[in-house]
Amino acid sequence: MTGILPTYQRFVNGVPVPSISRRAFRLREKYLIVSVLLTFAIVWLGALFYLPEFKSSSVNDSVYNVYKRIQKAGPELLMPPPLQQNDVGEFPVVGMMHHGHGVEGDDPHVVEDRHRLRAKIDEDMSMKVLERPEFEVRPSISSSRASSKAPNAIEEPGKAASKFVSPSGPKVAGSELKYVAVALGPDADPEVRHKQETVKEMMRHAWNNYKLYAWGKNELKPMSKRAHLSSVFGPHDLGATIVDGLDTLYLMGMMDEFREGRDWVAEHLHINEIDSELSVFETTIRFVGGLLACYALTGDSMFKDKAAEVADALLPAFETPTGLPYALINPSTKASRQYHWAGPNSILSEIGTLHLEFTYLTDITGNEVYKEKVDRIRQVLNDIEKPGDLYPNYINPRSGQWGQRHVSLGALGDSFYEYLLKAWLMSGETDDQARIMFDTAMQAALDKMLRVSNSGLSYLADLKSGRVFEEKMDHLSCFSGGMFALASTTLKNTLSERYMDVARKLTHTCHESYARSETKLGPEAFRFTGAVEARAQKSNEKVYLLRPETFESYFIMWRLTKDQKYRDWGWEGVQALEKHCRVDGGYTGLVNVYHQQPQGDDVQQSFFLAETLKYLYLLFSDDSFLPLDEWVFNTEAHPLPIKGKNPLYRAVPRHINADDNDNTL
Ligand code: DMJ
Repeated sequence: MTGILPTYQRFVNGVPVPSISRRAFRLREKYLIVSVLLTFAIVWLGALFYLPEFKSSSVNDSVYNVYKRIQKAGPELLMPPPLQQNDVGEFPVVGMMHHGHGVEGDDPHVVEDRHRLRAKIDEDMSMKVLERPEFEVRPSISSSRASSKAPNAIEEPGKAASKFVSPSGPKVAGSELKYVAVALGPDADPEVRHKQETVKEMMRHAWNNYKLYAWGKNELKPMSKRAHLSSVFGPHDLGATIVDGLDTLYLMGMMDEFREGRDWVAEHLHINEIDSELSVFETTIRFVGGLLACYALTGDSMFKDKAAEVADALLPAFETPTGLPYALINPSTKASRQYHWAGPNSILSEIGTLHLEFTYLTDITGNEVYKEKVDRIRQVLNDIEKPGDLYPNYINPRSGQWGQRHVSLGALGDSFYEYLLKAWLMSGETDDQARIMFDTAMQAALDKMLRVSNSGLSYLADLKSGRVFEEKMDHLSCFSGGMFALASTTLKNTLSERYMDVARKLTHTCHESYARSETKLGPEAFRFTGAVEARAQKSNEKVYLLRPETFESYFIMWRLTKDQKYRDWGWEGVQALEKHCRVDGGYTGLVNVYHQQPQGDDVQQSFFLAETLKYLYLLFSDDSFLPLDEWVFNTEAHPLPIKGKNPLYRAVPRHINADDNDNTL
């Protein structure tokens, strides 16, 4: 019987263990069941009260949250990689995209839908998932500013924050330092935070669409959703938007995008393979400047090496009797020449806007050649006789003589003056020659070029042979408000007060040129003739090319005066950009700012990402974020560190190889 009846006899390794009585076993079972049920109840109640997804009690919300997480993991989870474009920026014939037994690509609408879906996902990512910049809090390097706590920097709870961080502990090699401050501290006004996040979302929209439709090409045509092949850098795969936009991504904390751009530069930017003419000036301010800013911010030596590679490709253009460079260079053939429209002349703003980048490159590589080139330019311009203390826009690099006697703080002249001031600042205020040249020229400019309209608007007019040429100011000249304010606050001299007064007035006039248009965006040039003030007259003056200069001045003026109106004006600009320039495929310039429904020019300029969005973002940032006494902005808004004041300068002692790059102020 016992063999047939069920038994509770248990065995462990074949050895019988004493049985538990039936009665005792049931009691234990009961305890077990009760405790399991209790555990379930506690977990359920906890979930109900503490988890936000459950609290909202909507199944849809929970599903949405899961979807959001998948998005964050990357759209590649949902979508195949984007189509590759051919040489002329078009997508391949879709019928070639076979997937298993179906021919998914036969219908162009399927491809179009995929693009739309992808764009939607990207858009959702930008709206719903706000990223914070990477930050690490480790022992900081010793620097008077670095060691003092940045009031609004993000920090790990209970630890001190520093803007300059080394991942490797107290013994710090310069190449390992990186900039980690964030733009707004935890106590920031929510409205300001919202405005800054709006600008960041604009950057994401511009970048995602460039990535989707023109990746590796220079610029995007946001309306036709393809590469812009006739940009200033032509049809070649130089990735101008990537290089120009990278430091903005870094500063906005868009690290995934920054890394993909960085990797593109490392793998695909090969300037010596380019067999067409590039502008020495544009390549310097956008490529060399952009790469140097990334090097300063991150300490990643790839950026320094690429900057040197690009600058090296430009050097043959400096082989002229005076050392003043030609305008164009073919990196592959090394042939160099001038623009046809400029005759034998080089352009003042072009030859005078290399100084920051080339000097810094010498300091961080130890290679003297770059500094020698720009010192020579400086010497020629310092020594030459200047009509009325001003510098005409054209100069012949063979004879060293001026061309036409046309003087401007707008097109063809502008950033030469800007770089005199900034060379002095970036040198740690030791380049006295630059500051003297700046003050002398500005005194003359204010005496001869500053005009006041009938209604009291101040503006800077161009001169021809010493006389006012036209009662007109370029949008390009609108950077000058910021420049005069910076000059006023960095050196107290007899001109300081006048500089600040002029800075306020010019920035006001530039704002008027925006306020007086139907779109609230400013024209390329505006006139002051009779009843017409601060408005364009000719059709080619009525365009808005997504330019940054007015916003640049708002940013500098805000930092230096703390007058709320500059932030308000910047926000007006953001809203106008969103209303008129934003399209599905990015941001477009406008053909006529005076139309209620303006037509787009279908170009997303690389400087929109490098400058316009960066300055707007900085306008809504704390003063401790890229402080003006530690950084100067090159003319393309790429931040470069100030020597002696910013530990990220990373100069190498001249006798030491750049690879052993210890941090040296
Ligand atoms: C930029 O490339 C630079 O700001 C340059 O100095 C002038 N033109 C554009 C922006 O308008």
